[in-house]
Amino acid sequence: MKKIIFVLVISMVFIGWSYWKGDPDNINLNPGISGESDRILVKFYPGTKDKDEIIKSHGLVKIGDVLKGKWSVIKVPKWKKASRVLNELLQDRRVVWAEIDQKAWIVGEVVPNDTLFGQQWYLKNRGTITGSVEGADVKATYGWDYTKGDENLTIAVVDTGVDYTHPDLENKVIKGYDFVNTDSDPMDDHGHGTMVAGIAGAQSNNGEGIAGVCWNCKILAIKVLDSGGMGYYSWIADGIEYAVDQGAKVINISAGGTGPGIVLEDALDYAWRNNVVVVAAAGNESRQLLYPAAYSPKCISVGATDYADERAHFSNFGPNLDISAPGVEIVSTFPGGTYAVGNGTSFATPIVSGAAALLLSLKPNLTPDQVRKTLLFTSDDVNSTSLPGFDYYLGYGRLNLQTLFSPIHLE
Ligand SMILES: [Ca+2]
Ligand SMILES: [Ca+2]
Ligand SMILES: [Ca+2]
Repeated sequence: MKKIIFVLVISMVFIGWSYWKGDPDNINLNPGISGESDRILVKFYPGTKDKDEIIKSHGLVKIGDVLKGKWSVIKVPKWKKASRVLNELLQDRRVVWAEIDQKAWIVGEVVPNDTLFGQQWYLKNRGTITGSVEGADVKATYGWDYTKGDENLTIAVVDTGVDYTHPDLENKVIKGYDFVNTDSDPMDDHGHGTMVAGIAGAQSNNGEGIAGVCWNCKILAIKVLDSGGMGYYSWIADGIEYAVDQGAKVINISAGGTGPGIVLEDALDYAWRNNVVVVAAAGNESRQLLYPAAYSPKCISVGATDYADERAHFSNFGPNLDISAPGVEIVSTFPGGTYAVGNGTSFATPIVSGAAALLLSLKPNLTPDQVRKTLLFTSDDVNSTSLPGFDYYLGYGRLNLQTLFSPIHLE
């Protein structure tokens, strides 16, 4: 068994409560989703006369026109089923097409009231931090307008454990297993796993601390790295398998080693076969990808960007790098009820895990391959000037939670 090199936390600066200014914005523009509609649209062949009479002959009443009269709007009477009316109209040889007049909603921002949200530039960058560029972020507030996550969906944090007593995590964490000390208490004795957990799914919009990417998802705490941040591949492989068996839909691995390990590949295959998405950190040595990240596409490998949408100088690279997310000065939960700031692909990875969980909350039937491709193909090619398209340094680009949900026809 080989030792793995813990993904380096380049700097970890503790921050005090008084340091931050609260962000009292709390705007919820999401009116919810309903498929109900009492209107039908019908399109007749060009030159069709007496459209109103035809509509009447079906026992219906026209209430308006669309696209300069190419389409008619019909109100479905209360005593008729829309689907039945639709079928009747579609069978009429004068009708080109008929469909339900579906509802759309405003796509607004959802700004949480968590007191440190203003410092979470990675979710919404207002350009207020020196050197930062407004909009160099993952557009989280726009993504939350589509979904805040399914409370029955679990993200496994396979890491140093999680401080499940943290006030911004206590209601979110399911205690899994500790493969380091072989006990059922995955308490974090390092700090790294608690930060990773908070980024992916801290309790959000609760007037406390930070917002997690997936507001409602649960965190399954699995300890595979010791108090020094080291863990054997076997622990990690066991942690992955355990996460799958416990029903996690997304597994976050913010750790990696320099050598390939078939045991890790086996664990990734097990997750893949069971439709579980694995997201892994590229590493922080500014060289080739660590394992398991290098096993992409069996996992989603994640590099780091900074607050100007440029590659973080430490972020590993290569042909198997999939996507990038912010990984510099990332504020998150820390053991002892505190908060800390960290740098590294370790902290970029749970942003992508949270995004995968949001996507699966909305579209639970997507396969790991579909989740991976949707994340990759909807990302922003932020270095398109110098490296258009996929490249070894940012992968497909920087995660974008606004465009992530746009391929609505994927099921
Ligand atoms: Ca333990
Ligand atoms: Ca919070
Ligand atoms: Ca590019």
